Amino acid sequence: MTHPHCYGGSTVPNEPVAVTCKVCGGHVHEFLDLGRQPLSDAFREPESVAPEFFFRLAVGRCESCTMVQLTESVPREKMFHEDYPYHSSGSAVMRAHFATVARRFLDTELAVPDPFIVEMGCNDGVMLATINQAGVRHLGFEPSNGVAEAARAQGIRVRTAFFEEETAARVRAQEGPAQVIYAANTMCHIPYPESIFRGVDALLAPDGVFVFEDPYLGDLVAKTSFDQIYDEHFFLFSGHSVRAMAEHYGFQLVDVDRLAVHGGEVRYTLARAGARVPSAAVAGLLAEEDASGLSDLTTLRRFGDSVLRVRDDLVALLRRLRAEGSLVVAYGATAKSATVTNFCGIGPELVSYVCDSTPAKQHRITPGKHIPVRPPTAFRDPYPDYALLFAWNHADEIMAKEEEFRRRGGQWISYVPDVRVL
Ligand code: DWN
Ligand code: SAH
Ligand code: ZN
Repeated sequence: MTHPHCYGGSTVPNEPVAVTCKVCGGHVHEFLDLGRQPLSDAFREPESVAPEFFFRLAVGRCESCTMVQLTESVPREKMFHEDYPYHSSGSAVMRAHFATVARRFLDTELAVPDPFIVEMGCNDGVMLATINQAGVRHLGFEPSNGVAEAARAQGIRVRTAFFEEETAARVRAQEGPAQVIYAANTMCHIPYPESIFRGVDALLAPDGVFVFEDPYLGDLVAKTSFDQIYDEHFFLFSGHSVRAMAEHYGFQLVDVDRLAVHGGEVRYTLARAGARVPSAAVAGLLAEEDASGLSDLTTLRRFGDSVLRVRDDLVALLRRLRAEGSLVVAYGATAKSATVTNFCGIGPELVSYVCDSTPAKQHRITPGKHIPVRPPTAFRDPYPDYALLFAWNHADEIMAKEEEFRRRGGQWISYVPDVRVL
């Protein structure tokens, strides 16, 4: 293993341990313990008797740079491998989102002679497809080979490898500098930022941009969306913590954009220190965070209290519906739902099955709580009384698809921002 991440083992005592920040080495103060959790994307064969991997999921905040991060990291090869089941192209809304991102790059940073863009975590090519169609030189880094193959099948250039210092430097030597290095929902998955920034430094053109978008801490707190916390989401970024991280590695935060996707994200644009003038949006986001006290420990502890309330409300509702004899199923076997089911203690006795359109998840059981996953056709066979929306971030898309469910008297249940029957 070439990166310096730490790993605490499968069973650890239920008490905070001294943890140092993966960015600055400062002291990380734990503020929320979500207990023993499995790998969020490890959907199991129902007949499997292999021991399941568990780790302790807890979150803390660095006292020096404010970075919110997990206090224990899972070895990356346990999460990202040949069978990684998440296919980014499974949502029409996300396909449109990434086509827009790609077109924006084509019209701006890539409108130069012989442009080159590198993406880390390109998955099944949902963003690079548009770049490829435009005939622009590109390379994706994707360690999960199953999804990388899906990208290659469309003619997209993908290396089955983790982006890090060595792999990035090799691409620089072979293919020259990149005008854009992009990562969506990937930087927050990486507990070895030093190696990443060294790689970006090696590969990025002098005036290039490093752009990444990830779930925003401000939205997590505002919506109590604690299910954004799981093994793969090691960091929960804010404007303040990303600015500190950029500066720590010789870069500068020069632009931010708030995004509605995945329940609320921010797109951060970084450039080499001094290379560009930061936009007014950066100061705006930082001022907003100051005003709301987003990075204060008291705010984060209050978020922790809200999480416990949502857990209690959700379990009480599901128990009541079950006691009344209602059929309750879930929709969207998300990675996020591993945190909900395992933290709240929700198994097949409360939620009979989960419907999901991903073939690699179907006919398996969910990690930890072992709820069966069925294809969306099972949703109408017969329609349940209630459907717990695990993929709440895709609510509009899913509810539009499943209009008939409501017409027949079915009701959706959401737990973001609070527990409600919709
Ligand atoms: O950060 C990450 C994000 C980008 O994707 C990864 N760590 C893992 C994954 O997280 P997730 O599983 O929570 O992502 P989604 O996009 O909320 O997952 C939606 C799930 O719902 C997928 O399994 C597909 C399914 N789905 C469906 O069955 N019908 C989705 C849509 C839109 C649908 O119409
Ligand atoms: N960009 C896609 C995929 C996000 S899921 C989207 O937004 O939908 C996170 C992806 O990052 C996974 O496909 C995983 O295999 C990949 N990944 C994890 N660590 C990585 C690294 N060091 N370099 C490149 N990709 C990585
Ligand atoms: Zn720190």
